[in-house]
Amino acid sequence: MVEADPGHGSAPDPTVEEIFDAVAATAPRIRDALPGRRVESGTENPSGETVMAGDVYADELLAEALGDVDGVGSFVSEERAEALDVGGTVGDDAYAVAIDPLDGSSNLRSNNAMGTVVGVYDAPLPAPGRDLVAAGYVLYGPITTMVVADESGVREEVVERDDDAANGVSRSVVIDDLALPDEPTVYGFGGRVPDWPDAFREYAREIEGELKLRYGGAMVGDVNQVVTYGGVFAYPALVDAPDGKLRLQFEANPIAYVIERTGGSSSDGSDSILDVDPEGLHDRVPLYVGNDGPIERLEAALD
Ligand code: AHM
Ligand code: MG
Repeated sequence: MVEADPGHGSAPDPTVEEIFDAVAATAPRIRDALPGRRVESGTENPSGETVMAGDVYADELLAEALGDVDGVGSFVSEERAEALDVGGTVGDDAYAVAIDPLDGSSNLRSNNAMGTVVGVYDAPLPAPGRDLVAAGYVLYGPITTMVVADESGVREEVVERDDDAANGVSRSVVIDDLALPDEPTVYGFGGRVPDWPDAFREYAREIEGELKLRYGGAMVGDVNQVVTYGGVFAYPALVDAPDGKLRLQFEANPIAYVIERTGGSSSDGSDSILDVDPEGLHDRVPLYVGNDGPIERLEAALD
């Protein structure tokens, strides 16, 4: 294990603190770089998706910043085929950090929300979400916020450029015990309705009659709606893509970890996302997260 083990009543894990310091420090720089990077880079990522110039920039900046953190042994990104060895032995004296550098980057063209997703694992990747010691995300909305979850709970911070600060940013905690509201209010489901399996379509019809639609096409933005108002987010299994779209290591596990720490549930359709055993770094998985009630009903509907 790396130095102090995070947990209830224990001191914050200094490596985890440094990791989120490094992520926060990149946030204004990523934001500032986006206006000139709303175009395709000309390459595809390991999932076969078009990579935008903004994805490449964010990936390189985060690799450099996280590679400099003592206690980070491996940098693994949605945009890279292989893990980058940055020193130390993962699972012994170092963590593996999995990143989706610019989640929702198809929103660059339409100028809508995007995010950066972070998972801190105490095991070489691929690993199940049970090996996460912390996870979180940056949301580039009208305000830059960062949500950080570890064993002790979940907090939301505002991240601002601060030229007087050593790392160039100030972090202000706005909510230090982020908890999912008891009552679900909003929902957002990805994929085309005709591509949804019948059981999910029937479930969605029920939810549509109860909750308000909030879908922006960036998981981080859509999940943050659920974290804020309560509800359910899904990128479901599709008829022709039974594993859905989102990647287990970089997207589903960190988001499931955050949602479970806020008091909600995650599911791959039958069990917690955190219990899914990965086979490869870029495995996809159907993702369903939110309040316990809608997730229990979802699992019953897909059973
Ligand atoms: P990305 O990481 O390449 O941006 O892809 C993931 C994004 C998620 O943020 C979002 O939930 C999903 O893709 C939206 O997909 P679609 O545009 O197919 O609805
Ligand atoms: Mg993504």
